[in-house]
Amino acid sequence: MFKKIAMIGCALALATLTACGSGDGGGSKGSGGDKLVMGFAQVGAESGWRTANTKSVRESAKSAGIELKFSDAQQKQENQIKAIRSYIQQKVDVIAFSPVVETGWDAVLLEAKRAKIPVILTDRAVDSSDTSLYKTFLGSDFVEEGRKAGKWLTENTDGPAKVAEIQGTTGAAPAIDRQKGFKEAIAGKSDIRIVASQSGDFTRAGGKQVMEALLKSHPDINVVYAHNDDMGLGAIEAIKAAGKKPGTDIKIITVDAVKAGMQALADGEINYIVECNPLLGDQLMDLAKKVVKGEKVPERVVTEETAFTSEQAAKVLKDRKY
Ligand code: GZL
Repeated sequence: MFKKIAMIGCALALATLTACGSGDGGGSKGSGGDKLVMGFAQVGAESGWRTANTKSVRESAKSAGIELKFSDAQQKQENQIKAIRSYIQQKVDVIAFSPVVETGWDAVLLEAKRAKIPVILTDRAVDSSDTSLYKTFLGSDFVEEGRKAGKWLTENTDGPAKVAEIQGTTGAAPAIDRQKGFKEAIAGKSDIRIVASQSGDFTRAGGKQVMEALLKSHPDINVVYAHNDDMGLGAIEAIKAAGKKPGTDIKIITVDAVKAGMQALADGEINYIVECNPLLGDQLMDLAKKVVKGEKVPERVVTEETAFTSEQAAKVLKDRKY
């Protein structure tokens, strides 16, 4: 849409011998031109984190004066690819998305590049050798999150730790990297062993299902490392149903720090939570305005985040934004 107007504008401008915007896809949008249009392909609505992330994107687009076209892929890659293709056909000014898994994006991102529509990765990364397919990746360092989780366990375990790892979505960057970081942190600690590892797909129901099975196959589990709060909360349900005390009989470490997880942490049912900040909306909109204007942006923008013990959660719970 905008490009057609820009072409007419350029033709008119050329007729009056004045130059128009740079032809490298950097239009006048976002710098006093008419409304910038963003196509956003969201992963789904699988967790409290995702709900908070979607809210942040929608609210930030509104306050930035950016028209947001939004799609929920229900955690299916083919739906995200379809959404990106439709944004290309609609000639949006910029595409942003959180890739549900790391691989399988090169073809559709090449289509966006050929259509001169800049792409921003937000939350999760893609595993592609061609970094020209996107302008920047805004999101957490998931390996560091895994390291923080593992480090806490090495400093807070008395006796052998038999860990059940409840992984996020198979093939997703946070699942791959949170496992990588955790394993790095516990490497060389002979009394800490991951005895079972299974995906709960980042959902509460998935976490409960996996924990029910693992409690049967590995009754000696005394630690759970869940890649997000929702799966940790599901595991708590299964642990209680098995007559055990979460946080005491079985230590629980999770990632995200959404309200429900922080409440369980304050209540002592979770022992440690590594924060993963979902409030990426404002930074995303700033980056979008810059890339549409053709301005240089950092290849990687890492979000700031911390971690909480039970005592710390009790103190901050009332002030948490998500
Ligand atoms: C992490 C994000 C993950 C969260 C989960 O940035 O991609 O996906 O940790 C969410 O809660 O489902």
